[in-house]
Amino acid sequence: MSGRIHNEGFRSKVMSAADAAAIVENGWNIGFSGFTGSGYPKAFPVALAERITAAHEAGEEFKVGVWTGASTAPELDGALAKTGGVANRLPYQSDPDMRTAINKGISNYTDIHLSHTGMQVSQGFLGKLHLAVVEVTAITEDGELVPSSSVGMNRTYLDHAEKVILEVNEWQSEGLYGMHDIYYPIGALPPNRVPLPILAAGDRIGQNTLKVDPEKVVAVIETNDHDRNTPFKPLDDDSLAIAGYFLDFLGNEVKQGRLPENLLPLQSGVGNIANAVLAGLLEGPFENLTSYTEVIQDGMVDLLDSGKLTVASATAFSLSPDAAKRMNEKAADYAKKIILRPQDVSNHPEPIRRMGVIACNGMIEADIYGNVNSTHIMGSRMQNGIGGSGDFTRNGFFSAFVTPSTAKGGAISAIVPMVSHVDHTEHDVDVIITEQGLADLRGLAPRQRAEAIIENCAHPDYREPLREYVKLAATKANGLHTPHDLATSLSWHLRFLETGTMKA
Ligand code: 0RQ
Repeated sequence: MSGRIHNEGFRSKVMSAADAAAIVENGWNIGFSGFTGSGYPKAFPVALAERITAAHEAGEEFKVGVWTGASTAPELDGALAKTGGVANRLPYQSDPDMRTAINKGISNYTDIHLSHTGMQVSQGFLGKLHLAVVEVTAITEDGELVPSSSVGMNRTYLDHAEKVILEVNEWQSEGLYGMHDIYYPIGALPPNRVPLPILAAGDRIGQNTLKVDPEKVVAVIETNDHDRNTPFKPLDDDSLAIAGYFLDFLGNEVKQGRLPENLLPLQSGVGNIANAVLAGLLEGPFENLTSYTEVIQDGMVDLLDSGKLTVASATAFSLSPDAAKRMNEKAADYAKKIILRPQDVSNHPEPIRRMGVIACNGMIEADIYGNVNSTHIMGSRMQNGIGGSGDFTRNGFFSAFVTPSTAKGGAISAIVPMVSHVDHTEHDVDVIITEQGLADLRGLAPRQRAEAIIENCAHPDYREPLREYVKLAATKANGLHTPHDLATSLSWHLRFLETGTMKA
């Protein structure tokens, strides 16, 4: 045994992943740990996939509900999706096989704001949670759980599930002890809610460990396996240009007296552009930065190392193999500057609004009036999900959305007359940035927003057609408030579907 299980009662429940998977029954909902490819169970989902496949081969019906914190990894989402045995999935995913299962209608997908997930599980309309499967770093002598590289939904799933399976992963550093901040009162539903007492990103308000009712624990599995840890792509010109515009904008906000010199707590989405912004901050003039976000990626660890960032609060890591190695070697040191919280705290509207978090997220497309689509390709095909983007966008001090101005080699404009799906409305979107430039939409009326977005953000190939659309719409709508020509507003998407390009 690994020596990570310090409680005799839990030691006696150690078994193989296959034996643990045999406990599961058709129709169960399972709450898995895991958020942006970290802290997910590594062995149980693969064993469960084998069990489901065997049942299908024997002609038996076998489907389960897969609930997580956010995205996981091929060993969880991928393995289970490939069986065709996922009845429903929530609240976020980004796996190619799961995406296919969702888009083919094999798996129902409920795409939920990450801060709302705990509340929805507690309300009970999602159905019974039969099992929680949670990865931990260690089990203490008194039977409490030291979380691993993500916290996500673990507190809620451990509390609500009828049965619990724990995976104790020796790969996770024991130095993680002390990094987590688990706040229990957040689980209360109205009218028993209390204020969330976070006044600054570095505030610790809870305890280091997760609690579990030992009576519910039916199996403990020992593993020794790394998180997903995908390397970041080298920064490309578009990402660097977008990061440059954003950093200039922040500098100007400081100059205008609207932001303090050390800015306000930063939230950054995952992906290349977000990483480029963080890399830009490393070179930039800002000191004593703080971050209140959901995911800590490489750029943020570099900022902590440089001393420019003093504290980072999140719910999970999303690191490259190199950064994960650094984190594992020095987790106890990083625990002084990093706090991992449950996602209903990391993404909670109250501290985000109170502290004035600066939100910056990726998008698929925006329309000329500032509505943003983060989730659906051509209005129908689910890409990933809304994730935490809505939590931060709606409640932040201001919200920025970033994307290259075109996709698919220029065949698609990311700035369109009307978005084919809306995740963030014009009322919540303050700044749009592409490699072409930045549109500051604050205080602008719809026609002014259209001009700012077309002239600053659209690709030159699409600027004139967008101007023509605005002219046409203004005529058709007889100068109404938000001019649209409904007959042609989605014609760009239709043209792409029919001809492979949005270009006329
Ligand atoms: O397609 O996979 O076939 O190549 O969409 O696009 O450029 O790789 O985009 O990785 O920056 O993700 C919005 C999806 C952007 C992400 C989104 C096609 C493009 C490609 C992916 P291929 P890229 P990115 C914090 C906050 C919601 C969750 C969120 C996201 C594929 O940012 O999931 O913000 N956001 N969470 O070719 C048609 C367009 C397109 C397009 C791109 N306009 N039309 N296709 N694509 N633009 C994190 C968490 O919450 C965990």
